[in-house]
Amino acid sequence: MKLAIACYPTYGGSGVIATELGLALASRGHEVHFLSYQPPYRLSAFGEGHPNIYFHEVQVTAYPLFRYPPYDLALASRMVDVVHHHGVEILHAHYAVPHAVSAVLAREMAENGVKVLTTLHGTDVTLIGQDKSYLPATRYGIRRSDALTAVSHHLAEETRRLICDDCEIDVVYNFVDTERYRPARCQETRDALCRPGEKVLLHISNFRPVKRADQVVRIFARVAEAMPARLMLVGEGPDLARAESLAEELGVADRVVALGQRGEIERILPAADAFILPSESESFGLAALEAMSCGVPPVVSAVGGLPEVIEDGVSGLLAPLGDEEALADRLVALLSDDAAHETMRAEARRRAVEEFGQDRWITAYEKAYERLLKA
Ligand code: GMT
Repeated sequence: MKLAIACYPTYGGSGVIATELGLALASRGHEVHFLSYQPPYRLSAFGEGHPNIYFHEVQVTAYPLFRYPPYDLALASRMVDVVHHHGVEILHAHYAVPHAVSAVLAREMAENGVKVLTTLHGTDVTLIGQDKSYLPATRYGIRRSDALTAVSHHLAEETRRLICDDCEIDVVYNFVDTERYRPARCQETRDALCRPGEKVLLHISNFRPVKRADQVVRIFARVAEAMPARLMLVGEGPDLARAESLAEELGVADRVVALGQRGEIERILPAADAFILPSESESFGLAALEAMSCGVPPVVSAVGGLPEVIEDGVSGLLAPLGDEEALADRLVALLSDDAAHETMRAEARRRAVEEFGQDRWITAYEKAYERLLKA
């Protein structure tokens, strides 16, 4: 099969899933063409030189009349080139805004029967996709796609509620490479970042308001009152500075380490004792799944698709949105009980391997492509 994948190249989960999908499909013998404004970062790390992988940079030409150069048009035009020159049969748009719209436009321009599959990731439907500047275009891109997938049942339902109640949407869960993301002792990382005997809590995100980084710090401060502990913050974004100053206010700044943007988080994750994600909304929570795969229990708010990923009290802890006291109390209880903690570590790993292993969900995407080509 020959397909083109349009995605964001940065550290967000949608770009990660798109890239991992493309890499895995290429290893299965498919020809995969990535389109974006720069190579997706995981492609640079793992896809270098792969014979079935192509990267096509979307060039956005400046022009004196353009205050805002139209990326979506440049992407659609590049898609048409790739479809015509490489015989691409499927355009797979990851994140509807604007990729689905560009793909639908490219299909119309290509006039050769190329199909559009759009994978909805979350805020493309629930947040930015609802913005009145984008909603009609987002709705159009989604409705006019030839097939739709969503990364959780929750997101599929939200899409039907907010965008199109008659849309057929397959749920293809996000996945993790359980060989690369695996439990490890990580003593070196712990020795470098923590004092002996400390419990290590970890948060990874883009530090946008939806992630509630302030709550991460407040939960940590409660835990740090009860036991020696350290908080590692990985990633960058608008709320990181505020989280750091909150740590100062709460008197825990000396135990909070901001590690910045990191590429190989599979080397950091296994060093943690728990992963904190008190998000306001989360269609799936890929970072929590990657933590589980490393045997690190996630401690999360019970929102969006997170309850589909984590079984409360078994493979992680869930609490109502905003209830930092409940999350902190349950976390302290877990970290104070070595046997319970070990059991939950093992259960988190088991769930990641049994339900969200990469092979199963790559096959689900392959089947979705086959259905499209037969339609
Ligand atoms: O919406 C975002 O915050 C960005 C987006 C992304 O590109 O990472 O995240 C969404 O897609 C991820 C991959 O499918 C999901 O794991 C995240 O839960 C989802 N974020 C939200 O729903 C807030």
